[in-house]
Formats: sequence, structure tokens, C-alpha cells
Amino acid sequence: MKKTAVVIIPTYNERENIGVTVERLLQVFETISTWKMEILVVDDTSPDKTYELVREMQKKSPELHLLLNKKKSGLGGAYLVGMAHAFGELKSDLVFEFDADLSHDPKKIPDFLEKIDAESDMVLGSRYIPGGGIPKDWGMHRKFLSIFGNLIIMTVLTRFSIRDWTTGFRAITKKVYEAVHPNLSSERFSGYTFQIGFLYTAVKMGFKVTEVPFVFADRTHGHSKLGPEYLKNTLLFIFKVRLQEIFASRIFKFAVVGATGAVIQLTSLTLYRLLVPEFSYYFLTSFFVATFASIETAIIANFFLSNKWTFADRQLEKGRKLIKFIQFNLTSAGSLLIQLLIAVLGETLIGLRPLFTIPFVGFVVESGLIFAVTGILVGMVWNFFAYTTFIWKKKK
Ligand SMILES: Nc1nc2c(ncn2[C@@H]2O[C@H](COP(=O)(O)OP(=O)(O)OP(=O)(O)O)[C@@H](O)[C@H]2O)c(=O)[nH]1
Ligand SMILES: [Mg+2]
Repeated sequence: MKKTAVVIIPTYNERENIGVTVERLLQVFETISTWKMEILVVDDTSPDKTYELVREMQKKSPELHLLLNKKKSGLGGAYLVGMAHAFGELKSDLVFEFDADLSHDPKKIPDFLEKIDAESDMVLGSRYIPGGGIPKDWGMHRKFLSIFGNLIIMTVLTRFSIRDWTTGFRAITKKVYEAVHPNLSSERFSGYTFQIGFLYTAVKMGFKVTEVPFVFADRTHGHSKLGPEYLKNTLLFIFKVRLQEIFASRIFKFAVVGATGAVIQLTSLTLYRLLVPEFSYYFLTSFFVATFASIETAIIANFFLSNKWTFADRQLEKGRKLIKFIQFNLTSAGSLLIQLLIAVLGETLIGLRPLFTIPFVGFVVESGLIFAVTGILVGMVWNFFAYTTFIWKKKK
């Protein structure tokens, strides 16, 4: 049996465009034999009664469906109900996102299908790969916004394999929809951010996303619904997502636990030394004991926090905790040794002396400070390496 693909067209006041758009799509459908093709218009009860025109066309075209939203739900809202309907009632295997204003070239649809047949999970119509393009007559500022907007998104999200993040011409398989849509909270994805949010989630989940070039055509009728809040919402969204990614990353948690350990060591040292008065006969030995005890306190805290938080996904089994704790102590000793070695090497090879003064602040940077900082950094690299490869090994 042939698989079904539904082209979803969200509309809001597209009376002048919807007729030609549907007609052109139906023409292209005639050339497609391997897929059963249908159209679903999702109209938000447009004041210009776009839906009435669609109902009229439905009389001649049984492959044309209409969903009517009572309220204006934004692009994301319209797509979400459209997809639920297409993959549900219409038993679709694939949906297309398609604009009503003829900006997207329907003749490109077979290229999308070819990619889907070749195992892509999602296909994007891309303006920024060879063969694609934006209208030549766009003003400087619109070209700039579109091109740099995409560059900014790629950079902030650090995902450079996809060139057109904001395109509204897409093919989405059921597999991707089912995995992605439960993660889309309505408040975050109601408007145009839906597009970036959906794509980002799909990419993050590891789906195979490919691109097909197309040249974007300017709308000739009706009005753009793209408002100035789009830019603000997009920027807010990508920075929020990036921050969330950073906070969730192992390196970040490792650094936080490390810093916490340093604070714990210093406070516990102060505490332990209070226990032994300085005039005590045992001062020298107690100083060493206090120092040692504070280091061990920090190590225990660090071990506990790493196991519960940084490596929560690789938590140690009960019976292995003791041996791992001993290994953890050895690792920490290794880190201290590295710091000591760098300090001694620096002192003998370069010597202790002022290196330079920070302008305006007047702070003199001594070589000793550089040795200490280098030692701590190299020690951290060692620790992270040891934690990930020996102590909290990746589970198989
Ligand atoms: N149902 C529904 N459709 C919408 C809504 N907002 C936009 N659309 C439709 O989404 C598609 C894209 O909107 P456009 O205004 O063309 O946005 P754009 O293509 O990014 O901007 P232009 O290049 O200026 O046309 C069109 O088919 C719109 O009618 C909405 O709130 N509800
Ligand atoms: Mg448009």
C-alpha cells in the first residue's frame, strides 16, 4: 500500500492566495505516483473567510481537508492541531509544512519525498545551500536579518550542519512528530518559535535531518503575519536553550562541584583549626592534621556530589562504592601531585618574580600565581579524565 503524505497549510487571511496554492499543489500531486498526497488547511476562522473558499474547493477535490480553529492560535498552535489531525484521523505517514502565500515552490515536493524514501527523518527546504536562494529584490535589512539571523542561531545553538533554521517549508515523518511534540510546551512554541523549537528538538534527539534547496518567492498578495516580536522571541529562545544545555552539561556540573569542594575545604580548615588553640603544644602536628582533615572532608563531599549529580546517569553500585572511593582518593592525590610538580618545576625553571602589572587595576601578577593557576587547571583536566574513564565509566 502507498504511504500517505499530508501537506498542512496554516492560513490566516489568505483568501487571495489559497486558491492558487491548492491548485498548484494538486497539479504537482498528479506527477507523484509513489505516495498518496492530501492537503489539510488549518484556518483560524480568518476574518476574510478563507475557510469558505476552501469549503467551496472541497466539493471538487476529495483530497482537500479543512480544520477550523475557533480562535487565532499562532503558527505553532495551527501546526500542532494540524499534525495531530493528519497523523491521527487522516492516518498520514508524513506531513509537509507549507505556506499559503506561494512562497514555497510546490514543484520541490518530489525532491523532499525522495529524501524521505532514502531514510531521512525530516527534510528542510533550504534557502542557504547551493541551489537555494532568497528574493533578489529584498531590501538590505531583510536580507541581513534572514542571513545573519540564521548564522546567529547556528552559532548560539552550536549546530552548523543545518543551514536554514527558520525555513517554513518542511517534511516531517510520524516518527519525528511522535518523539518531538510531547516536548513542545505550548507557551514556548505557540508562535513562530515553534519552527526553531521543533527542529532543535529533532536534531538534539539524533534524527536524520537533510536539506533540499529552494528559492523563496515573495508573497504578492495579502499581508505578512511576521511581527517584530518574532526577532525578540527567537533570540530569547536560542539563548535560553543554550543556557539550559550548558547547565545540564557534565563539564559545568563538574566545575560547580569542584568549586564547592574548594569552599568546603577552606571553611572546614578554619573550623578544625579553631578546635586546636594556636598556643597549644601540639600546634604543628594539629595544623597538619587539620589540613589533612579538611582536604579529606572536601574529597568526601566531592565524591558524594559527583555520584549524585555530575554522574547521576552513571551512579555507582552499592557494593562498589568503597573501592571507588579509594580510587577517588588516589585520583585526588594525583591532582595534588600535579599541582605540586608544576609549582616546583615553575619555581626552579622560571623562578618566583613579578611578571606584569594589569593596567588601571594596578595588580601585579607574580609568576607564582601563574604556576598555581596552571596547576589547578591541569589538575582539573586530570580529574575530569580520571572520573569519566576510571571511576564513573560509561555504562555499557
Ligand atoms: N492558522 C494560522 N495560520 C497562520 C497564523 N500566522 C500565520 N499563519 C500562516 O502561516 C503562513 C506563514 O505566514 P507568513 O505571514 O506568510 O509568514 P512568512 O512567510 O514568514 O512572512 P512573509 O515572507 O512576509 O510572507 C501563512 O500561510 C499564514 O497564513 C496563525 O496565527 N494561524
Ligand atoms: Mg509568507
